[in-house]
Amino acid sequence: MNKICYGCGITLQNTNKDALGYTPKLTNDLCERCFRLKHYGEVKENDLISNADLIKTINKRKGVVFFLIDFLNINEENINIFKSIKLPKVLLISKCDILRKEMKYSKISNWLKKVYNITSEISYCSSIAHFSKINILKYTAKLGYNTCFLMGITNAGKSTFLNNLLKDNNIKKEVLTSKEKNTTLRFMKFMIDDIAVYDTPGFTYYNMNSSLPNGEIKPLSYNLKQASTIIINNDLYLSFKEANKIVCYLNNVSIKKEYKEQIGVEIKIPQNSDLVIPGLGFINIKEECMIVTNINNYEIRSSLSEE
Ligand SMILES: Nc1nc2c(ncn2[C@@H]2O[C@H](COP(=O)(O)OP(=O)(O)OP(=O)(O)O)[C@@H](O)[C@H]2O)c(=O)[nH]1
Ligand SMILES: [Mg+2]
Repeated sequence: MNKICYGCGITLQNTNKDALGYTPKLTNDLCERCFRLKHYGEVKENDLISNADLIKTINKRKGVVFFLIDFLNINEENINIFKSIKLPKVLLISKCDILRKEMKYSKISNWLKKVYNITSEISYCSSIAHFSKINILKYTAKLGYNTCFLMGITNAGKSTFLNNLLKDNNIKKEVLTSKEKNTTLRFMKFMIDDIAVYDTPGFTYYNMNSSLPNGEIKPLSYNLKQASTIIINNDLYLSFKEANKIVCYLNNVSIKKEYKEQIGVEIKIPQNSDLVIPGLGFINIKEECMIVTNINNYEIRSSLSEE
């Protein structure tokens, strides 16, 4: 039987050094690419399955999909990927250890349903805190299936979630996890309690940041005077003509404030809205206003605090 690499899920082979899955010894558990990623943090080019092919593949299967996404990566692009899955599915907000303790899950769910028009079940987990509000094995069985898939955007924590599940069920196997994108490259099947659980490659998405949230998100509030400009990572700017109040929920960025109006395209922001910047997080803007910005790939949504 072909043996798969517990890093990427590709079948191990010892014949072609340049092809994926290569290992000098077939007794190894990891291919050379995953061995080097694990031990030296080395990132090699990946043979990625496109989002469209992943969707095609999953929509031909039977089972329940648990779609992982962390709070800072909730945006229209990623929610649309979730919506294109036709199987019974649950939106599983991962890495909940990054949420402030006072944030109520029920409030987040109501807001998500309203803002993104989500009709599926929404649940919460944190592999670091070792908790999941949903028992995916019981949920899968309750819906009458014996197969489930851990899916979601790359780096959402699918493989880490699976490792916790394997450990909790006394299965001495572990898949590779890493802070690099696209660690898992193929579907990997594990039998747990008569349920086939699949780890899967992550969906890729537009992301301006390569660093991952580390610990609780610390919101930064600013009372802005008129003609204030906020500069993120010495590059992206948002310029406000009038006084306003903003709260930044951004991941690992530098923020500077300047009193200088920028010139550029104006965008209208309704009262109490989020300006979502994919990969970085979002900025809650309290007062209706016009802003000038050089951020291209933004989204404006009504804010969670409005609920
Ligand atoms: N803060 C936090 N970090 C987590 C959690 N779960 C995973 N991570 C981190 O997120 C990164 C990605 O985790 P993986 O489990 O490899 O993510 P994945 O979804 O399998 O990623 P791909 O296989 O690349 O699609 C790693 O650095 C993990 O340590 C969590 O619950 N909280
Ligand atoms: Mg993975």
